[in-house]
Amino acid sequence: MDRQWWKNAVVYQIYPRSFKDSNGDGIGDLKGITEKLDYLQNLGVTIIWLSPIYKSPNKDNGYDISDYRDIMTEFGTMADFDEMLSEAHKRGLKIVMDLVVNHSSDQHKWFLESKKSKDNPYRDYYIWKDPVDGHEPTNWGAFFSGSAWQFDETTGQYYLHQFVPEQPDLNWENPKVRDGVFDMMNWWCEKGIDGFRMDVISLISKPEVYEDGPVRPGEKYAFCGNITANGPHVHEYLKEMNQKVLSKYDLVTVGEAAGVTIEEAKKYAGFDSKELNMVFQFEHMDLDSDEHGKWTMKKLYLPDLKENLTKWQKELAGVAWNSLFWDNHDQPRIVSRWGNDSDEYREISAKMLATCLHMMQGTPYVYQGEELGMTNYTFKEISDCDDVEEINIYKDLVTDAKVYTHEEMMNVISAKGRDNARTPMQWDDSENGGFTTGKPWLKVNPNYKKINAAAEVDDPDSVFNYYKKLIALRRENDIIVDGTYELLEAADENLFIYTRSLNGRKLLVVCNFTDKTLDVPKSIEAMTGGEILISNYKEKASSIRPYEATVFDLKA
Ligand code: ISL
Ligand code: CA
Repeated sequence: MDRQWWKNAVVYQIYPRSFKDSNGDGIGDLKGITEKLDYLQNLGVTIIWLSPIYKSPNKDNGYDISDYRDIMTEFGTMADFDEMLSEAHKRGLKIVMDLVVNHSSDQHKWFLESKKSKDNPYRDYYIWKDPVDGHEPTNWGAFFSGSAWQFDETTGQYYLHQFVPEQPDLNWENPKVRDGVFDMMNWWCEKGIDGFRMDVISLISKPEVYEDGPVRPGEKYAFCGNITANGPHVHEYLKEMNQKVLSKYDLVTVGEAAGVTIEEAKKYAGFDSKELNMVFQFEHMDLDSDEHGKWTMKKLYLPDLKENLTKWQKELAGVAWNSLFWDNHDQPRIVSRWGNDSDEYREISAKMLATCLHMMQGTPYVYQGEELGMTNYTFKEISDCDDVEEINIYKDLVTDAKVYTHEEMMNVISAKGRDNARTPMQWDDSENGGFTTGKPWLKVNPNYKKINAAAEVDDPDSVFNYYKKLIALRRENDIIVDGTYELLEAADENLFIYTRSLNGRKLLVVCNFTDKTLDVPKSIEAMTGGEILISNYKEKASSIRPYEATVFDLKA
């Protein structure tokens, strides 16, 4: 069967700032990544997605790029990059770059020119509007708090920024912007990179008309992401990108698509749509959001998760390709979020969550440290945090609106904040978890003495070695890649049970999301006699144990 190479691959995401520091300045870097390629090869992943490594003033940790063809000073040099790329390729590891082109940094030369005057040749590279009645052109609110418009004294106009003011949105309607981006992408492809993860690509095409959006009760702004997602020309732009860049190389592409629906996903990632290979959808990441968006302590209701993931499994089957993820650099640690990070259940529940995701159809993404069962961090003071989203939301909800007390807000940040993903990778039990010999830019989780790579690589029962098995199973079993998905026991509040079927063979995946011992549902009793493909418990049992995940292999 002629199948694209990324369909049975597993991607590993590196957040370079927090992965491995090679020179003691407390910041992870490219040489640090090169040092750890053997570790990744051992894990069995074959694709590495690097969060941005380009020149950046770091207002949003590299997601604000001031030069797309240069390397962030703290991360090293282009020579370090070339070495990393060639060492990766030697080991059969592909490198996917983060492409952040909805916006640039306000220090990018295009923007520095653009703000000089209304008739500057780069003026239309960004989105400038006149004030309306002395105010912002619309009531749009940015992702990380406040208005999405920033006034600029020099020319008396506002520019659009969906993220922080130092991240001005590029104007994709301008063909020169598109060509500038495509040239830059071709330049990286010629260097031999293997793909792109496209940051908020669903937001690049703005509405035809700039007008106020609906404001939720108690809020000041209309959230811009709801207004700009899947805009009128986004598919046109991506088809042009495909024609001018992507189709010329053998790449894997994944678009980050906040606000994407199934219908839209089929356009972005349809097998025949000549746009991207897959998208990241975020519906499942919102199931524990509520009144204050993600800044809410809401318990996950398992049937919601099952319904959502099942919808994506079934609706994209045969027409488009899913990405599968629990974690990334914007999400809290999954074992703390939907598993159980107590001493008793951390490892077993991390393995259960991994099984539940990795047996589905799509390309799984493992976020650095997830393969160790790394946990959330307890942030006591906002001064312990680095993330601009956390710092701004603290001001909004504690200082200004007084919705939360300090303690309540720090609890929510410790449960949901992006810095949970960004604490340094835990390599061994030496000081700072072996991440750096200097002072780490963000505190290391004190549990590194127990949870670290060195200990896990050598332990056959570790979370690491369980991920390694899952990754190998996908490579070796077509049924995991191509099998038909079916959910069972949809209403069950504790168990996530599904099957995958191909050519008469069937896998039954049974995952217990609770710390209770449960009875085997009648409907699957007959199937649980089968051979076991993988399980997080050693012995067979007649009931389903706490956080058990077992995959039964019912051969044809
Ligand atoms: O993290 C989020 C909410 O907490 C998301 O809404 C996130 O902001 C959104 O998915 C866009 O994320 C991407 O673009 C941002 C950057 O800060 C994120 O790190 C990146 O993944 C702006 O470039
Ligand atoms: Ca460093």
